[in-house]
Amino acid sequence: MVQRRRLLFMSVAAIAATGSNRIFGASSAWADTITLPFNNGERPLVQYPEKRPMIGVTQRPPQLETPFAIFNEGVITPNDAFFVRYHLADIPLEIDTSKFFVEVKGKVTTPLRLSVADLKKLPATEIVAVNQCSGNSRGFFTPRVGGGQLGNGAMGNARWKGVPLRVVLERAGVQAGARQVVFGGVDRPVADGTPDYAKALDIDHARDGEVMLAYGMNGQDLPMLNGFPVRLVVPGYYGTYWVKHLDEITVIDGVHDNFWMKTAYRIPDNECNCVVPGAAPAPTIPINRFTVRSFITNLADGAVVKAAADVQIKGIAFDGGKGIRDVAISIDSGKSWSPTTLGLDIGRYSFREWQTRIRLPAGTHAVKARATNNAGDVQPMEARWNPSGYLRNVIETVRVTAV
Ligand SMILES: Nc1nc2c(c(=O)[nH]1)N[C@H]1C(S)=C(S)[C@@H](COP(=O)(O)O)O[C@H]1N2
Ligand SMILES: [Mo]
Repeated sequence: MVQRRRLLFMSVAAIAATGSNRIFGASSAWADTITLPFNNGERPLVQYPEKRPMIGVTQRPPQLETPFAIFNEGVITPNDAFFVRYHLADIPLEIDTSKFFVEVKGKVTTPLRLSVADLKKLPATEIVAVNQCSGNSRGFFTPRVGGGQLGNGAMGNARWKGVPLRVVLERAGVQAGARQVVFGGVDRPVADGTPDYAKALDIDHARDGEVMLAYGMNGQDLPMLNGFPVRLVVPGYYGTYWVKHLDEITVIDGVHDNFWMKTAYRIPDNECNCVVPGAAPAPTIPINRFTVRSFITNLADGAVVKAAADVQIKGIAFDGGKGIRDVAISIDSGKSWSPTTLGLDIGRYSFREWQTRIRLPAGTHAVKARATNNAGDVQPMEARWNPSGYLRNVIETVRVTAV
């Protein structure tokens, strides 16, 4: 069956005609805004096809953040609330799957041209995995750094369905001497000199059986803005590798050195992947697995709770694939920590829910949550810094007032 998915952008005139107050592209008329807790944090709430109102980061290309309250509603992030990140302005607005193919080429014995129907005939697997942008939470960096000034909503957790990349590479027959696999999507730059978006994984990683060509997300097709009809899913790795609208897979015998691998998306090559604020790191390596993080989701900063009564605190934690060992909370600036109860384990790449109850005397309190993963990696008390604003995982603090 031929499947079409289409993004219809309403023109400002059309919106004016319908009287909608969620005007996309008319900044003077934002009816709904959200203010992220850092300087210049005011953002419009914008409406896109297949999405509920989302925090608008940029318009061209569209970049959308998930309103943080969504993360309190369940361990899976709904498709219509899942964040959107693009680099290039020429994004597909419509894809006719009868004309869409994933090409597998380069250092392979049998180049392939696979339709979505071909992919769906191969053995499917499913995995629950977090996708998080490298720059998630960048807006909190001090000193500030350039790039999208994101709050904590450039992440999401979904159940992905698709074909292991290993299966596809086996069919194509990887030649001896292969070192990396390069992934490209159908989006294109609009300005001369902007490099096309492509990312590479080492051949062993590409063949680990977990990296997936996903066509399903939470039991449905991928939303257009999240990579319809096929995207790469790289469990535990930052979103930059999760190439959307994936139509080119190229096995190479070298190390891919385009702008997106060699210049962008790199982190300091040291133990903490950090440098003294303001310093330039040398040397660097490509960004890779998520740092361990946790968030309180049911209480926003400034919340008012009942004093001397049980108060529920709950949230989520995740890391780059070791899995969460424990989450603890502190109300005394980290001097002492009390354990929380972890929720159901639905896979080591998923958000892990946690919850506990505390009693607070009247007054204002700083509640901190701290996750440790199964490798013993723990969130730091002080934020680490790198010039690109990546990897943020400082212990988060929510101030609540008990009355
Ligand atoms: N084709 C394509 N794929 C892409 C990108 C892009 O610009 N083009 N951006 C990447 C980055 S940096 C991120 S964080 C994720 C975001 O995935 P999402 O938009 O589905 O949330 O997509 C990745 N895949
Ligand atoms: Mo990203």
